[in-house]
Amino acid sequence: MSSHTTNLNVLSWVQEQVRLCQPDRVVWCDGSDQEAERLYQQAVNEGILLRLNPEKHPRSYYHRSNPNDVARVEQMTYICTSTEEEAGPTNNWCEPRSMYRRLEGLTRGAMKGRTMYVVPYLMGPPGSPLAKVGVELTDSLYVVLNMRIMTRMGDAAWQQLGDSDDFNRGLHCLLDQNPERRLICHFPQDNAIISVGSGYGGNVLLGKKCLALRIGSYLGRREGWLAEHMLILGVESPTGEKTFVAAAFPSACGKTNFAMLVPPTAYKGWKIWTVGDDIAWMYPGADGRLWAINPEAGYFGVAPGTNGATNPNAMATIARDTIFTNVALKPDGTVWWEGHDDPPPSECLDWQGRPWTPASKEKAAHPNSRFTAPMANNPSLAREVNDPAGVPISAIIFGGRRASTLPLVCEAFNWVHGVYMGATMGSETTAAASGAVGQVRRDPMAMLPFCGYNMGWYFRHWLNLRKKIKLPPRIFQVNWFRKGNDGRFLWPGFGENMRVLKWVIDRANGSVGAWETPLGWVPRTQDFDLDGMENFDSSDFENLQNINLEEWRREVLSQDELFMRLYSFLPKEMIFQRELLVARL
Ligand code: GTP
Ligand code: SPV
Ligand code: MN
Repeated sequence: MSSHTTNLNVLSWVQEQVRLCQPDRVVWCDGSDQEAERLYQQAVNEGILLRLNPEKHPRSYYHRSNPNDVARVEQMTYICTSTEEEAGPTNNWCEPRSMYRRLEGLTRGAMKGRTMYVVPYLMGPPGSPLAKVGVELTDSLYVVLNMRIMTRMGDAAWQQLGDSDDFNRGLHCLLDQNPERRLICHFPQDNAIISVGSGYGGNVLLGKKCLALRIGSYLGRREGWLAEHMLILGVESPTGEKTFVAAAFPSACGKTNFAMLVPPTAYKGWKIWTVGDDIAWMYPGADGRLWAINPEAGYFGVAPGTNGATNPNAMATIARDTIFTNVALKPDGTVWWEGHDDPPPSECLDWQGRPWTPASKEKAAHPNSRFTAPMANNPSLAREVNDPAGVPISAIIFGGRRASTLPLVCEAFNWVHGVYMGATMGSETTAAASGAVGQVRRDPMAMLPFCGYNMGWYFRHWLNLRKKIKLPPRIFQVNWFRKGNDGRFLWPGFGENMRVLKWVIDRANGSVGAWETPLGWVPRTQDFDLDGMENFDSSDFENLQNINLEEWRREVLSQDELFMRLYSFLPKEMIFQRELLVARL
């Protein structure tokens, strides 16, 4: 099959990898509809995908991953830089040469009897100075079809690349999906990724977490920009003014939902536009503002909890052209998950293909089950999403999943304090990564699993960037997940988060008051719009904003744990901010 490129750097690298992996066939993908149709059919024939009910889910498919392979594996994820210091204390590190050797042993002959797909892809709008080209070689049709949704795949990539050598070299081999032989390795100095032994999401869709965040953050430090685990949204007021906001929440903590928010009925004329739901690349613009693009072209979203009330835009987005992974399958060829609009089916197959009924003890869908859907399907897709320059960011929000201690919303006093807020963020672990769920861990800027270099240097990079931004975005902290003594969420969340967003953009535009607390600026009750809320009044709001000094003393101590790990790399500004916070408390 024709390669669609004459780029000799690409051709010779692919040839080399073919010699190593020894596939029976090499297929160069072009990302076209005809190709997709052929590959979907082939995936169905091979049992990799199941075609869903074409009337209820047009052009949509169902996939079950290996039950041992349902989330990112952080303990098997490596940053391979020549010195351990570059990777820093929060990453697994390995010296590149020895890791290359180990991977060569695993990948030699790994595609015998199989097909190698060559997937060219572009991260970012065509023509954007920030856009990056990658080529992923994979023996997984599931990966090819997901990459086609998640990235701009095909000619757009070759065009952006021209005859340059500046592309990410990605190799993915399924192997036997044995967790013991699973490795996700990054070689930032070579702009290369090798992922073996997994077939799931962030481990294998190499444009996403591997390139757009780990390699991206490394390049961003070198080149003067930021690669962040952030959604980007635009708030349009009834008079048509647009304010853009970026927000970092850890995995499975609400980015997709926030990015697609539908304002409550009381917000007549207000509209939220989605620019991105997971990743932002941000750079200081010539006009002194911070600008952001979404490098992706689709959503790899958490299925459980998604329904017409929590996220109607997501429901519309996944009504067609979608791949569902590890959800439950109903007898009529439709899908279901916990928190779906439809009631639990009287019978279905669970995410492992086992018969399931409402009496079953286990969940029908895996808690980290996902949909892969093109952003073009999103009714709230921002027009600016294809703009090569991106959008100007007026506010940055850091959020975590915290049952206690953290108020609903709070604004940093200034940039350095905001960086400290982001750096000390804590959140309960979720099913998006393998391991225990529900334990509070420090997850600086929601980047703990995704920062491709030394976390202390990353804080320094954030502080340094301030000098290049004349009009810096204001920085905020939010927590949708505070609970009462009865274990229930104190805040209704979802569309009601508009109320928080409104205060945030009013602050960014300088049109609303605030109240100084030890943590930062918070809305006075009269500044926070509760109009039209049912069963929620100003005393509930004050409860949600309550700062408990005892809890905050514990919080500062638990922040110290991360600071101790990073100590010799930590910017002194972070220590000063800690001292100031302690003094205020
Ligand atoms: P990743 O794709 O893993 O990066 O996750 P994400 O940050 O995009 O999270 P997502 O929006 O998919 O939400 C994860 C889970 O949190 C889903 O089950 C949502 O229903 C739930 N969730 C999202 N927003 C809210 C909220 O405001 N309140 C509550 N209580 N739950 C929420
Ligand atoms: C996350 O875990 O933050 C995700 C899903 O967005 S994955 O692509 O698997 O990383
Ligand atoms: Mn994510």
